[in-house]
Amino acid sequence: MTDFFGSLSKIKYEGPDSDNPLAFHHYNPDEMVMGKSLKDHLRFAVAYWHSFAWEGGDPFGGRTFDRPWFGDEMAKAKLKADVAFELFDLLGAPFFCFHDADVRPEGRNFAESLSNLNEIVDYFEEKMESSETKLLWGTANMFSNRRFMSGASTNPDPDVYAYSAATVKSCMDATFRLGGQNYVLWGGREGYETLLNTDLKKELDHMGRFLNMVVDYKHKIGFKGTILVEPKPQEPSKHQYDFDAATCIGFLRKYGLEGEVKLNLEQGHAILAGHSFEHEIAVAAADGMLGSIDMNRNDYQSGWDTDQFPNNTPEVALAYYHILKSGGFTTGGTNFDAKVRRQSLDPEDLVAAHIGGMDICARGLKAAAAMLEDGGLEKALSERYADWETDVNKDMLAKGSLESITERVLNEDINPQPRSGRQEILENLVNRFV
Ligand code: XUL
Ligand code: CO
Repeated sequence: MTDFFGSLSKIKYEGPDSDNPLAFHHYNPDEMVMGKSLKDHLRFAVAYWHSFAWEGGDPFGGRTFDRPWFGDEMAKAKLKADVAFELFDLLGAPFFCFHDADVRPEGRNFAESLSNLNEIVDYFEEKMESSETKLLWGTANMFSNRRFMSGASTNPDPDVYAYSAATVKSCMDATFRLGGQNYVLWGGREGYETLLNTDLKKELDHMGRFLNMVVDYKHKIGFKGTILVEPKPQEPSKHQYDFDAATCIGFLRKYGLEGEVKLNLEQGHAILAGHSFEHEIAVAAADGMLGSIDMNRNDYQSGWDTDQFPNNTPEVALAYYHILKSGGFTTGGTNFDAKVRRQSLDPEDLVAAHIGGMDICARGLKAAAAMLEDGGLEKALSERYADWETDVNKDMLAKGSLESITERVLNEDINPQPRSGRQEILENLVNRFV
């Protein structure tokens, strides 16, 4: 045991009336909702990068945190792992997620970075033998090091493409060894700053080819997890190729990857793309491509990706409503791609942030389940489209042509009468549950 968390002990569920700030008030992992425990519905994961690797910097200033594991030596990386597994244990977190760069020191060349990664994976493997926390997903950080400044698989330099392929292989191997349930690719710098120096078609083709290699390798090694791509419209690139769910789905189809790759959707990214989180979830679910979520929120006043912990129950409830409606998570889960604020220096802040996030998600999921069980929203939806269930309209949709439909409009004097969308009534219905 390290002494980082001092005397803190395992966080317990104490219910909404408890005034203990370091207890769960809404997340009771064993509570059964729609036939499944909250733990199994939500499948929470702690994100290694925000909670252990991030130093508290922002564009105007550097490190504010003073963690004993900051530094480049392997011993520090192991101390970081010790503290990480202590947090997982305190929270009873069923999962964690990591990038290679979060967990191992960067080597002088690829071989040294690979050997550092493998040493940490050995260390994780040992820890996971006695821990209840599993790996939700692993991923490669191909956006922080300057070699990736013009992209990874979309880099104009073939040597960077090669380096990226070797990096992803190493991270897939690590994920596979640790029993990861998914493998994620977020295209951090797969995009461009200016079209003046960018061959967009070539870069997209390279990205499509690269992802095909990832899928081939998954099958070759027998990795049973899901490959996920994570949409984001901009930041760090001015324009990112995996802009939003719809763009990613189009990309996956174009390169023959539908059925092989699903989406990891993030609340803050949805907002950056000008969508709501539930929009992105519904778009993915409509195509059977909903894989997993990165739960966080952005600040509504500053326009960048602030990666805060969620704290808005109505927003979260609508997201889980669409997740539950589509059948819930299979290999996916709720990863807190979220960080404490840079003034939140204390170990308690890190614990409290996760408690708050887990509580909000539990409230959201319970509200979503109650909405589904109530059935009012579903009923309103099916009523709105009910006329499509008549034979004549089913026939029109399946076999109609512009001529045959025009004939019907003329013969039957079809004269549509607008009907209310009932939005306020439906919003009021939601408000009964959140
Ligand atoms: C960046 C982001 C990443 C990915 C993993 O905005 O969301 O943390 O989730 O690379
Ligand atoms: Co993310």
